[in-house]
Amino acid sequence: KASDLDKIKQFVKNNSTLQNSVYFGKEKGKNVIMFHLESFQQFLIDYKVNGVEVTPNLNKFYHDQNTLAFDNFYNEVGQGKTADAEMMLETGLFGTASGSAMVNYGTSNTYQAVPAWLDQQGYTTAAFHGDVASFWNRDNTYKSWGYDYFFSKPYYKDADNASYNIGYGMKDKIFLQDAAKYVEQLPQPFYAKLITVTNHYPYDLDKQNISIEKTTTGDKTVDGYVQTARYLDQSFAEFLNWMKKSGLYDKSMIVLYGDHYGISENHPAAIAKLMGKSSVNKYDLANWQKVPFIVHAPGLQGGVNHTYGGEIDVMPTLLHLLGVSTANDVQFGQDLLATNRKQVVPFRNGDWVSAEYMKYGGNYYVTTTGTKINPKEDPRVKEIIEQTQAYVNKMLTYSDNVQTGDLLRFYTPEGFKKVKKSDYSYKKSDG
Ligand code: GP9
Ligand code: MN
Repeated sequence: KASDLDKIKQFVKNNSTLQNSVYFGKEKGKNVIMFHLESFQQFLIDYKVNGVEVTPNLNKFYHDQNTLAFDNFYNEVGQGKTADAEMMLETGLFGTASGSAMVNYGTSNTYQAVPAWLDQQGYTTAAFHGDVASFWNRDNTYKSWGYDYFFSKPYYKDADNASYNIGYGMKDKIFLQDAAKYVEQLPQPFYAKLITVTNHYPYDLDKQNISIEKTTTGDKTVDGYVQTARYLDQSFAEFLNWMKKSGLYDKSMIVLYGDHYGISENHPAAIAKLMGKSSVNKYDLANWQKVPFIVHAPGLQGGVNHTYGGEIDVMPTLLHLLGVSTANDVQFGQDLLATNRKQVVPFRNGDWVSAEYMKYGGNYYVTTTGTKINPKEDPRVKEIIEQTQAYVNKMLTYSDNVQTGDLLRFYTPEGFKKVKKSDYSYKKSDG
């Protein structure tokens, strides 16, 4: 019912942060290019195999003076994996406790998503993906989010060439070359999301695209990861060069994010080898959930920011950079650039990381040191941990209430024009 929203709105309001005057509105009117780095983990940044950087181009971009990067940024996905990442980034709502919210609710629910907000700022919005439109129910969900365009596989001239495909769709380099032809035609300012796929388990790559040795953990499902990550790095570099040549680089805010882990926790021995350790514990595995979140724009005050946050926090961060207030939104993130944020990162299963402590796999640790703690031994610690857990549980439950009850149909924030799904069609017409 509509009244179910009242306490949720109050919770969201209590969570709202102060604007950071250095960054709020700093990128107003810029094009936004969201670059989805499939299965890309933070540890890959500056990582070397036998003395060789795996991702030299991303590393350079990461350290650029106009790049703002977050090195305590976690993926917060559940079973929806990619779909959950997209859901959080575009709507500020978590994926659901089980299944994929994009699949189960994306068609019918009402959302107030980033594309719709930006549409009202005069943006053209488009998503790009080199596979079938129906994967993760993107074709329906994107209508609910208000995407003007969705360029899926049939739109790309090279899509039918078998040798141009591998794994989950078109090879990233080819996909991005073809996508660029559409990106350059979008009326500006635009918001474009490019979903890469090649760096996805099982990390298959054709010989000609292999340019770095495999790792030697001995775990066959793990050792190819750096090869497809390297390919993704090169794909990004090619696209970046094109952006520079086309002039878009100077007029755009480029955002990169890793959607979730590439190497699952079911490979602790291999993870230990990659980290140069004899073994890994739950603390290491929590850190393993870090993914990159990187924002670049000409003139942006860059640096590596150590705030604790995650995918749920992206929507307010980006909208605020673009000068769009989220004060009236029902969303669960906190601007990563706000100085009074809570720095609590909920995982989908109820575990969490905060700037002070973390709970992971039933264990508690001091976040910065990895010291294992028993909350029962210290009443002060126990209280903080209980409060944090209550906050995390509430946030996940409220988000689930919004998703499963389609509660946003009862609420239209001030200044928001409702999305009419029937306004959109992504079918490729002939000719
Ligand atoms: C498929 C791609 C992969 O389109 O996004 O999804 P994932 O398996 O990573 O959730
Ligand atoms: Mn994914």
